[in-house]
Amino acid sequence: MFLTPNSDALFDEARKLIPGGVNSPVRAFRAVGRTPLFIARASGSRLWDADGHSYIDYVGSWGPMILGHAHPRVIEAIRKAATDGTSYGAPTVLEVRMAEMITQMVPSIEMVRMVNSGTEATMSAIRLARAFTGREKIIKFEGCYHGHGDSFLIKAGSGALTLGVPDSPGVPAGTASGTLTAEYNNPESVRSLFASYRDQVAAVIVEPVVGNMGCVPPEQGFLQELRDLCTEIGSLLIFDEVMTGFRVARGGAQQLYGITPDLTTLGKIIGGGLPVGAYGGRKEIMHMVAPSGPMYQAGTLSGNPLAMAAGLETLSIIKEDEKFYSRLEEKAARLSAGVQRVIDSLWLPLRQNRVGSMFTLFFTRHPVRDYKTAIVADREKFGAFFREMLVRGIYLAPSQFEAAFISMAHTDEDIDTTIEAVRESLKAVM
Ligand code: KE4
Repeated sequence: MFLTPNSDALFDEARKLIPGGVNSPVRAFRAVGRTPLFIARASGSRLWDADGHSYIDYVGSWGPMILGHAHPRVIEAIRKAATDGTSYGAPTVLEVRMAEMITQMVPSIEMVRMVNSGTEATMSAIRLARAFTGREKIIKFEGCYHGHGDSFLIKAGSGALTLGVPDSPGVPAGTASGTLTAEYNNPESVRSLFASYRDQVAAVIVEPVVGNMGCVPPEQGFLQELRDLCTEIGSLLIFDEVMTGFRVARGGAQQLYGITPDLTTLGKIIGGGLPVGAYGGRKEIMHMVAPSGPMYQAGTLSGNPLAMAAGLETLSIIKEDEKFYSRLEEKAARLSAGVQRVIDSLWLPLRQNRVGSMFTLFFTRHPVRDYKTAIVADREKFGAFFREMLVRGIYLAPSQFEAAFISMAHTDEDIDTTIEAVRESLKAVM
């Protein structure tokens, strides 16, 4: 019997004081039919919950933990920074070094501003696009998630989709009317919006590989089409690489697919697990940002020294290892091939989508290429599968509409154990 009395008791306490008992909705496990586990500690590829159960972790804090948890060099960097104080509200050398690192590793980013979350990064990027172009509309894609800024909670993915509130209450009609939605992997849906709103469109913002309706890769030519349309119309192309940045390639999805956006948003991995976001792009655009220009954006803890230290060490470890992404690919490919062998041997109607070390197992027989084909996946079956895997010591993302992540800390033994757990769990639920 899989009992979690300490997590259950903590959840009862939490629900009295925190909305839904969690500080971010998707953590509540509502989509997978059980109460959440409270995590006590993590190391490498593993988590331990408040009841002492251990799990092989495929959430990795929703992307940041690409090195695995509590990497010794990252922990030492944070410890050292902390002994010099935790925040000054003044510029530090660490911020300069982080800006150097990001602009070197992502060449389209000539200048960058640090913020404290992916949401702040995307909110700031669209404000900048509106300021730079003098236009007001933005185009996003159904099922994509760009954080909880008002302009983005329109047919949003991730937790909004999971909880069935892709159009959140509380967003003023005026704001919502500024957001146009197109269909991912459907260039015609973008062309028709441009035809109707031509010189009103400030920017197109896209997850170049979607993680927030589950993992959905861009089809051949889709991103190039967005690039060409934005260039033709004078709108800015914003790649939201909060999840894909330094995840799918050293230079992110823009390097993997060879597309140069005008602005890029980052988060997750660049903070090494501490709160960080960033937005950046061409100098002529970034010069609009206060205090060099009139577009205002600020933050008490932006460029926080501990977060910079953790992020810098994480990116340094990646940068030093020229085989980092090929080794990560070997791990992800081993897992994916093993899962496919299970699916094929059991003749199951399931689909895997994967780009590098981010992936999703969809409970549907059809290819998943956009919101419409993602949304029909069987959530009940996914929930049952999630619970079976949990009992077998595997911690997946608690929603069909999220990506899972493998880290450099996952061993072949972790992967083979996971494949066996997939086989047993699928046999139990299908
Ligand atoms: P944050 O504000 O959560 O740091 O970043 C927002 C964001 C922006 N853009 C993309 C592509 C993202 O994936 C995210 C956040 N991702 C979700 C997981 N799919 C965060 C998990 C959560 O909300 O708790």
